[in-house]
Amino acid sequence: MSSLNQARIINHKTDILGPVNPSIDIEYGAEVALAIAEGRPIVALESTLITHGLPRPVNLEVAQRLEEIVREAGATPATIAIIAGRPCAGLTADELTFLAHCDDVRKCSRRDLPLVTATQAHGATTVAATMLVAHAAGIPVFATGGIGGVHRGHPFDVSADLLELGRTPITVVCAGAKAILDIPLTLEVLETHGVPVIGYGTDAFPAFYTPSSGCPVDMRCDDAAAVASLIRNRDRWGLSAACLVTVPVPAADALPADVMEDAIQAALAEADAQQIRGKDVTPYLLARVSEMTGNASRVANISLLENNARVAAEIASALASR
Ligand code: PSU
Ligand code: MN
Repeated sequence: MSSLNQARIINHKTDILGPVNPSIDIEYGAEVALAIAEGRPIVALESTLITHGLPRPVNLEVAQRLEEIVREAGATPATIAIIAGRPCAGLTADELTFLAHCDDVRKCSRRDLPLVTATQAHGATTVAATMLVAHAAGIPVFATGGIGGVHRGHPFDVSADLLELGRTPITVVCAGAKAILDIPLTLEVLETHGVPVIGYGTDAFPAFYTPSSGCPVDMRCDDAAAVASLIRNRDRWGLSAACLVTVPVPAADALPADVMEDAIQAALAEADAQQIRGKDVTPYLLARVSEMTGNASRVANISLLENNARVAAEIASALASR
């Protein structure tokens, strides 16, 4: 692995806790291990948005800022990634910097996890893989920007995020799904897989850059306590699905829907013309839409990520204080 001293990474870790899933050997960051031992709230954060979702150098700044916001809101951040084949819950500052600069990090969904651990490779976890690792690590709340979904014009391109949401019982806080996706079909797949979709202070499923997709959510919750109650009821039923908490982008930073739509149409046409396939589709569309809409989309993206990290910390706190 590049210039980073691998031995130093291992020394930064502590393994005082056994993982919840004993067959996965999770490396906890020191701060995360302590928070788990003391029963304090933790928020998991994903890493694909750092390596494949945001351009440099904004990616590292945002990753650091999200951790800071979680701490300011009274919880402990646990950024999830695979470093040299090791599933990590909580990265050191050096590891986060390394990940943000490294060109050799595989975008990892569920199916990629054994591939990177078998080859001691680096992996950035998508929503699906972050859920899986966070759950194995005993971390019940996870914040991100947007989930993957069903692709527009390609209804067989269904993100593994949706299936993972149906089988891993944690809580994912996001700003809905980007309108590069077919949002009505995405909601149909979530329904099929038994995933309750909650609107946080809204009745409408948010569309990432814009506060509303026009599609209804299953239930509205206006505060963290209401979400915590719903999560406890999910657990009481023994259901295996995640709770999906969708939070609209703060109004001041939202983008006009028509501006977004023009960029999305253009990006979709390009992706089709260039025959972009598989795991490359989403990063390609994200990059092109972001280039075409410039600073405004970047501001909205960062604003909603920060907002989601704060809401997730509040939900984690409400869950921990019972
Ligand atoms: N949507 C975004 N930003 C992102 C992603 C989605 O607005 O960074 C990333 C997330 O990590 C998500 C993944 O889990 O893309 C979905 O990829 P795919 O569609 O290939 O499943
Ligand atoms: Mn796909």
